[in-house]
Formats: sequence, C-alpha cells, structure tokens
Amino acid sequence: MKIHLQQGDITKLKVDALVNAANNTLLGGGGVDGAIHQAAGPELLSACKEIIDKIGSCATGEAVITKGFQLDARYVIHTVGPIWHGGDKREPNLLASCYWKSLELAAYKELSSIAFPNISTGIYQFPKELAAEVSIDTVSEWIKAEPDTSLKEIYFICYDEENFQIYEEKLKERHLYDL
Ligand code: AR6
Repeated sequence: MKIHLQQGDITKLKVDALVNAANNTLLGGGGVDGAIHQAAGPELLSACKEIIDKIGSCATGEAVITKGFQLDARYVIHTVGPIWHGGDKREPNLLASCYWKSLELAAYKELSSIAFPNISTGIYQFPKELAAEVSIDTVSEWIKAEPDTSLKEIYFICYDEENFQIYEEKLKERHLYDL
C-alpha cells in the first residue's frame, strides 16, 4: 500500500476512483463537486439523478458510486461531508465515515487506486487541521483493518497550499510519507 500526497486539481488524475465532496442532493454544486461534474460531462449528473430517484437523498457520511464518464478516472465515489457547526454535532465521526465508506466501496469494486480531496474543508468550513487528522487516521485504520484489500494506492489531493502543508506535516509525523 502506498499513500501519496499531491497538490493540484483532482479531476486530472488517472486513478480507478476519484472521491467527490458532494451534497445530499448529489446534483452538483461549487468547489471540487463543480469541477468533477464539469470534467465528467452531463452523463455524471444523469447517473446521480438515477441514484437519487432510488434513495431520495444521500445522507451525510454516506457514499455512492458512479462511472467517471469523460474523466480519466473510471469511477467517481460521491460522499457527503458534514457542514461544520462547531464540532458538537458529530462532525468528526461523520467525516471519518466519508473516508471509511468510500474505501469500502472502492474495495467492493476491487479497485486498486483512489484519490481523495480534502472533504468538507471548503464551503462546509470544517477546520483543516482536524479534517486532516480525521482523514489520515481513518485511512490508516482502514488499511490496518483490511490487510488483503485490492487497494494499492491512496492519494490525498490538496488543492490549496495550506491543506498541502498540513497533510505533509501530519503524514511525516505518522511516518506515512517520505519526501
Ligand atoms: N481538485 C481538488 N480539490 C479541490 C478542487 C479540485 N478541482 N476544487 C476545490 N478543491 P469544497 P466541501 C478543494 O468546497 O467543503 C459543493 O458545492 C477545496 O480547496 O469543494 O465538502 C458541494 O456540492 C477544499 O479543500 O467541498 C457541497 O454543497 C476541498 O476541495 C459543498 O460544496 C473541499 O472543498 C461541499 O463542501
């Protein structure tokens, strides 16, 4: 298993699955969600609408999977991060659930690579330091719990410099990343 840290636009990655920081409607939005829908083309929205027709809405902390359509990524895993309300509304647990359930879906599909954006740290205003701790710790726990997983490469994709520096520091502290 390799953990990678990169700064840039997640839509450019050629991996088995990109994770999207979506909202409960799965109908697109701003931030990374808007960028993924733009790059994947209108078929992605149709696929999301089909899912919503079946399940009504995607609950916070849950994840669903669609094809990647015009992306280089084969699949998009749409997960809904928590909106930050101060920290006593189970926000860290819900964020951990986004990472855990996305990894479960990728493993269920027997994928070998997955890329995560910094879920909830944009429009949803989750504090970046805490979000990085939750995501790195959840991914580490999942790897330990699933030693025989098909997943071989996990990418943390940071769009902004601040998140990149936070991840670099935290991955180094945990000996998960060598520059
Ligand atoms: N590639 C990688 N990361 C990106 C990109 C990109 N192209 N664009 C932004 N980011 P946000 P949220 C980073 O706001 O906080 C949408 O409207 C960004 O710098 O995209 O989970 C949804 O529909 C930040 O670190 O998602 C929801 O309504 C991270 O992605 C709402 O926003 C997440 O920022 C979800 O808010």
